[in-house]
Amino acid sequence: MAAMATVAKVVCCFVLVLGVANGQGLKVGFYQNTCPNAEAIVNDVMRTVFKEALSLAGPLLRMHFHDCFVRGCEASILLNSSTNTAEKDSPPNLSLRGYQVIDRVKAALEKKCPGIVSCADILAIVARDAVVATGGKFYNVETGRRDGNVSSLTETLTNLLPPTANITTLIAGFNAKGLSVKDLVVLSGGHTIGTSHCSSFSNRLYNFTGKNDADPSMDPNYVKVLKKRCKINDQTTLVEMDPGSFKTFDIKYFTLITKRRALFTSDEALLNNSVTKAYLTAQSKNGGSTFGDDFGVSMMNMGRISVITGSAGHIRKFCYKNN
Ligand code: HEM
Ligand SMILES: *[C@@H]1O[C@H](CO)[C@@H](O)[C@H](O)[C@H]1NC(C)=O
Ligand SMILES: *[C@@H]1O[C@H](CO)[C@@H](O)[C@H](O)[C@H]1NC(C)=O
Ligand SMILES: *[C@@H]1O[C@H](CO)[C@@H](O)[C@H](O)[C@H]1NC(C)=O
Ligand SMILES: *[C@@H]1O[C@H](CO)[C@@H](O)[C@H](O)[C@H]1NC(C)=O
Ligand SMILES: *[C@@H]1O[C@H](CO)[C@@H](O)[C@H](O)[C@H]1NC(C)=O
Ligand SMILES: CC(=O)N[C@H]1CO[C@H](CO)[C@@H](O)[C@@H]1O
Repeated sequence: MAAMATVAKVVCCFVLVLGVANGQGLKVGFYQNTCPNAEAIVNDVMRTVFKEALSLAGPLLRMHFHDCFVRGCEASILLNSSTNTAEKDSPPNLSLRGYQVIDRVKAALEKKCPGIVSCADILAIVARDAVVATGGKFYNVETGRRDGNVSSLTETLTNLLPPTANITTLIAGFNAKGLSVKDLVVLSGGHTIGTSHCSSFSNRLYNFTGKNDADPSMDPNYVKVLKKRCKINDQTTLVEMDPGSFKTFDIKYFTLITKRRALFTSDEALLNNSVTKAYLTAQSKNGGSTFGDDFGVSMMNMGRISVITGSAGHIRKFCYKNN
């Protein structure tokens, strides 16, 4: 009997430890009793926002990703700097837009359910709504995250992967967050919507190896097209990542990668691993038969990264500052 109890205890605690690393405390419908309309309130605001500006879908999806990769999904990305040292003010934030949208959603929630819904959960729900607004498949979002109260610029530099990353670095970076090689390729499909600044890939157009050359692995015709849009040292021009359908959540970006027309080395690098290559080749051939469902699963995995749950952390009243 005693031995059984010990085994049970060991099993229990082993599961518990695994659970913490995998987002224990999160569940679909966390606010069912405390704020039953929480998701509907978010959806309402977002429907209005996307009607006015569907181009915010990209930045808002990316915002959840950047939040989760730095300190976990705890809304640190939203905190304003007091002395310009918050995540918001780091170079990779260059294209993050839509902070005011989050403030609008938060204000609507505070009116109906004061102090209940975390900013971290708002980011996760808004990211899903961005996918759906652009024609992607609906997926359930787990909620129950609580907000952190620390935001550090320097942490973005070590946790966010650069667009120049090779496949080894990408896999290691995702692995460090508990995400698989499949999650990497599936989530990279998020690049099917949105835009990029020329500066995020112009190293591939100009002087790639120091001989005033372009990246030889990029389709030379595409290099020509991009050079017309992006002059040397252009810091402001935006380019559609999936030209012609940058507001449509489809699998065309995977097809572009297979044609060597991806903007980033980090996207093209997905051809350099058998698992990622097989996935994007298959999806682009079969019209993305499982991409919609896969994306929902991988977003759930990403949304579990180092979450704060239970009575730890905070529920911010304003997403841009601590209470
Ligand atoms: C795998 C590593 C990744 C790298 C290296 C990367 C890099 C980048 C870069 C450099 C940009 C362009 C930023 C700019 O210059 O404006 C970008 C845009 C974007 N990324 Fe990623 N990304 C990665 C993964 C992801 C993931 C996991 C998601 C979401 C699931 C995502 C969603 C987006 C979206 C939607 C945009 C467009 C943003 C807009 O329209 O402003 N990315 N990414
Ligand atoms: C915080 O940042 C947001 C944009 O992210 C800005 O609109 C707002 O004015 C800032 N608020 C304060 C109190 O600094
Ligand atoms: C990948 O990039 C890392 C970091 O820049 C580098 O150390 C490594 O040698 C690269 N690996 C390959 C296979 O190119
Ligand atoms: C190209 O790169 C080389 C080697 O880094 C450098 O010496 C040269 O000045 C660069 N050319 C331009 C036009 O930036
Ligand atoms: C893919 O691997 C090849 C061979 O190792 C290498 O030359 C190329 O730079 C890699 N491409 C990317 C985008 O990492
Ligand atoms: C953050 O919250 C913790 C309690 O969860 C508190 O001990 C700490 O002082 C807070 N830090 C800041 C910067 O507000
Ligand atoms: C929206 C936002 O906060 N953007 C900031 C990003 O970081 C740069 C500095 O790298 C700031 O100048 C921006 O204000």
